[in-house]
Amino acid sequence: MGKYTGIIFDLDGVICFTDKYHYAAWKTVADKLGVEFNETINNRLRGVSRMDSLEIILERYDGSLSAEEKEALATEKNELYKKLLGNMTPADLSPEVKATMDALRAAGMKLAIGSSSRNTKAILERLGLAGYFDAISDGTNITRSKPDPQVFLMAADFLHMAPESCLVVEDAEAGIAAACAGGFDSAGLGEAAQCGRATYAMKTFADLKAICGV
Ligand code: B16
Ligand code: MG
Repeated sequence: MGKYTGIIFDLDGVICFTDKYHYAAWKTVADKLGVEFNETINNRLRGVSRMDSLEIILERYDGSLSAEEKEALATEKNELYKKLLGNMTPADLSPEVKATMDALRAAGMKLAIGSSSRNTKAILERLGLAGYFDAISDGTNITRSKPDPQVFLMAADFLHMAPESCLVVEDAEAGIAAACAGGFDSAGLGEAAQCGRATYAMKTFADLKAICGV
C-alpha cells in the first residue's frame, strides 16, 4: 500500500451518474418559474447543495421569493428527483467502479463516501451498495457544502484518519477546492481532472489502483 490508507469518494459523478435526473427535476421547476435552464447552468450545480443549486437557478429569476417559497420549490424538485431515482438498479453501477473498489478494499484500504447529497443512502441502496462503505459523510451531517471541506473532514473523522492519509476522489471543481481546503490530496475525473488543482488527473476510475499502489 502507498501513501493513502483511506479513500473518500464523492457520489454523484464518481460512483454513479444521477446528473440526468437532477437535470430533469430542476428543468421542470425552472420551466414552471419561466427561468432559462440548460446544460451549462446544470454543470455549475455539481457537488453544490440543493438550496445553493436553487439559488444558482434563481439568478435568472426576475421576481423575489420568500424563504418558504424557496423551500417549497426545493422540496418539489427533490420529490421529482426521488421518483426518477426509482429507475436506478444495481446494473447502473459500473463493473469497473465495483472491481476497482473491491481491489482497494482487498489491499486493506478503508473506503468512505463524501457527498453533498441528502439522498446518498437511498442511492447506495438502489446501486446494491448499502453497507459497503466503512463510513458515510453526506448532506445529512453537514452544515456547509462544497467548496467548504466539512463533508470530507467529517468522513476522515468517521474513518478515524487524518486528512493526509486520505485521498479524495471528485468529479466537480467545487469538490477539488473542498479537498484542498481540508488538506487532502485529490484525484479528479472529468471536469475535476481538467481544473488544474487536483493532485492526480484521472482518465478512468481504475487509475486509482496505480495512484494507491495497489
Ligand atoms: P440532494 P455529490 C451532489 O452530490 C450533486 O452533485 C449535486 O448536483 C446536488 O445538488 C447535491 O448532491 C445535493 O443533492 O438534492 O440529493 O441533496 O456530487 O456531492 O455526490
Ligand atoms: Mg460529484
